Amino acid sequence: MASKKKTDIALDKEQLKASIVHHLRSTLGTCEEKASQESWWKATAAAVNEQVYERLTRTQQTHRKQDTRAIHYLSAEFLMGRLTSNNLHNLSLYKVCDEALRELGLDLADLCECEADMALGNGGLGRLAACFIDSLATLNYPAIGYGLHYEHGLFRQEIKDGRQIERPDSWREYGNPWEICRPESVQEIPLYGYVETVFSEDGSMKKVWHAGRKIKGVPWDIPVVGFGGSTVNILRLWESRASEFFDWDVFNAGGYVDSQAEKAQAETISKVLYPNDETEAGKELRLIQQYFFCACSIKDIMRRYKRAHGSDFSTFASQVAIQLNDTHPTVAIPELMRVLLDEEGLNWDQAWEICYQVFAYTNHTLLPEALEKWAVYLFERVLPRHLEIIYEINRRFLSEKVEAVWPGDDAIKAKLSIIEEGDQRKVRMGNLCVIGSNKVNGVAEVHSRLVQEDLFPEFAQIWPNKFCNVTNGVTPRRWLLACNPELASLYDEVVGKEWPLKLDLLRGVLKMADDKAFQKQFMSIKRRNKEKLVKVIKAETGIDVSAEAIFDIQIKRLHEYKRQQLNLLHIMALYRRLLADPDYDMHPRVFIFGSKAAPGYKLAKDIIYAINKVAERVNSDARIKDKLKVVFMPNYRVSLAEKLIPAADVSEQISTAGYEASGTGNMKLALNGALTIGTLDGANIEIAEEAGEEHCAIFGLTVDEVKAMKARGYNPYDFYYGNSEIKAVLDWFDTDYFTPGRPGELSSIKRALLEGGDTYLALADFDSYSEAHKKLDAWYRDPELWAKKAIINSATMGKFNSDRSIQDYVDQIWSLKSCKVD
Ligand code: NTF
Repeated sequence: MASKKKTDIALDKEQLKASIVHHLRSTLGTCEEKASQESWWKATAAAVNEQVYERLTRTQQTHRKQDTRAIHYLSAEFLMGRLTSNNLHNLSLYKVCDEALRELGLDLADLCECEADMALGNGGLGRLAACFIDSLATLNYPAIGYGLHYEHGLFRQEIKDGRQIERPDSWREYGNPWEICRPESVQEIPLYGYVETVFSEDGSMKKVWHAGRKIKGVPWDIPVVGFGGSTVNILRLWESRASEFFDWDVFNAGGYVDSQAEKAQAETISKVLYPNDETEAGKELRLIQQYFFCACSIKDIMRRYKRAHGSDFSTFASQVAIQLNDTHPTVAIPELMRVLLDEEGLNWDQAWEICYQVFAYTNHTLLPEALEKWAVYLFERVLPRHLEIIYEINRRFLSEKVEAVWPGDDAIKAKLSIIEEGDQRKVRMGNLCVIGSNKVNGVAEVHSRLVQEDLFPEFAQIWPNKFCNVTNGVTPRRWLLACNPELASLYDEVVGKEWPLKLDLLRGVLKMADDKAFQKQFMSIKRRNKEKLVKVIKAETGIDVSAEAIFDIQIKRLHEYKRQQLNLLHIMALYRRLLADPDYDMHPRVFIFGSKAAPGYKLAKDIIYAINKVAERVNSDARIKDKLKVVFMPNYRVSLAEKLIPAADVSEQISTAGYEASGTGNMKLALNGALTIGTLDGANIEIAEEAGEEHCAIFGLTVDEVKAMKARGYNPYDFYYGNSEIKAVLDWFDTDYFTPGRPGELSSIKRALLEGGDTYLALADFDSYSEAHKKLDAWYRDPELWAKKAIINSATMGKFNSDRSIQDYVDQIWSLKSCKVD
């Protein structure tokens, strides 16, 4: 070992150098003369891991000794991104490592580029889970993240002739140094089969599930290093493998089954992440994925509990808290019931009392298509015992709770039932979640209000105290300290080095907002970040842009409710204005998009195509003298966000009010000094409250106005015929102006906005959006005013630290005790 003692924590540069070289030789099997960048990166990771593992072991020893309550965060997605720079920062080793590598003739930033993103999530929901486990470790809370070890994460996006092409993502094809396989904790998971009712001689009855298949769950642990490095928790991801077990008596698929097919089927479970965002994937495989990781996790939780407490379950609920990240892990509720009833022999009331106290549920969206429902017949086939348990949960709920509040009201019962009746009966996972959890939270104030008032109003009437709010947050370590090092050190100078833990301290910067010299420093950092991005844009897209221009950025999944199409309409309107009047007065602007569309979401893909086609035309039009540029950055992902966000001047947060539950990109961009152009939706409302509405460009209909307009009967043609600019822009889509020789290629966008009814009111908000842009443009042309606003935005984002979110969960839901590791 390179370090003096194995337990020696503080590493100096020489020790780190020696350790890296040591690992290059003895772990990677190569030498300085011929090592690739990739090998150097892995050797560096191995050297860092010496530090990580030491702390991991200590953390686990401390947690075991103190036997404190822990939170188990169940999530189908963890969008971790890259871990090298993050782990170095959290261990306070970044600088030392940078210097050590430099002396070895290497560049740390370059080595970090060798790492593939761990893209085991779609978007905000998965990235939130990643920020949360960072905060949990940072605040020294005993916590474990549970999820799926997808072989392929979210698809890699290529843009070909303007269209999105999906390519497989193979993040661990050549090994990933941050994960540890734990064969000693393998689990076996039953599926299919039938339930037998067994009566014993004393008259008691027992249910026995005879599984038709068993799948092996292999855990991979990713250490989660808290900032400051004292706590290292784990993220445990389950990989599916074929089990040796095969019950010929039960499996009756007609005799012979090819063992290779069996293996392939088993491994399919953790093969790919579903690339749907905000929509339900009604697939058997998806249900099995969900059950598989929940069942593995519950078994793991049980094993750990029983190791400390044996079969006395009286303290289970005080030791174990389980958070359900959206409805994807809902099946954990009937699974825990099943284990307690059928395997541990508890009676219904005992088991239910435990479950109810253990589970809590976070809702992340109001979109009805995202509320998962599974066909009853499917459930019955895959999880026959769970369906029985769900029926019983439902029977008791309807006859006890609902009957007490609405006696004899069958309509209400039908609405609140876990089972949706109809041609095809379905299990409503949202209802099961609410019924089985002691707390239900939304992710921003307005969203939490709508969860209670619009989504689950009757449930809120039955259990008024069950519903609460926890506004989302982001980790300032990744989203400022690591991604924007210059701004981070400027803040160190002004408010000291504690801000990555206490982000509220940034308010100390407010006193400098009017200071001309400070404004210059602040804006020159932004300028350098923009210049770096200019190079990335050139390398990735071939497009030349100037750092002189306003960088206006919309980065998020492609969805109609997020309204990239509104942004595009406005860009086309600007282009028209410039063509009509080459002296049209505006500061040069670069509109930058980063976005993936679900592969089956046709209109979303058409919008990507339209953005790219408009970009081609605009970017090559000499008449507008570079006043307008449009860039679509392919393959938007965490590591690209880390480059885009520090360079943004304007943050586009333009969802239809009432549709974006929170947003978290909005927080990251404002924290890095971008001004928000946004609707009063999700966390934008709280961002504007913190920064002051006068420092944001707020526009558009409010939640109540959207509802009222829809209730009156919204007609997009009113805006089409009533506004000549809107009409001209929409008609443009039907021409071949952007697709020479191929008119109509972009018409689907116009159709969705007119014939399709413009579900998300883009036309209704167009004028107010355009005015908000004019306001931004005027502000930007007053550099001191702009600098002041940018500083104020950044300095007031303290509330959006994910540490604060976690503390809110602890106070309102989890009641954990922080557990200091020596
Ligand atoms: C997303 N939900 C919301 O759309 C975002 O507004 C929010 O910031 C994140 O969750 C995190 O809370 C989803 O991705 C899903 F799947 F629930 F629709």
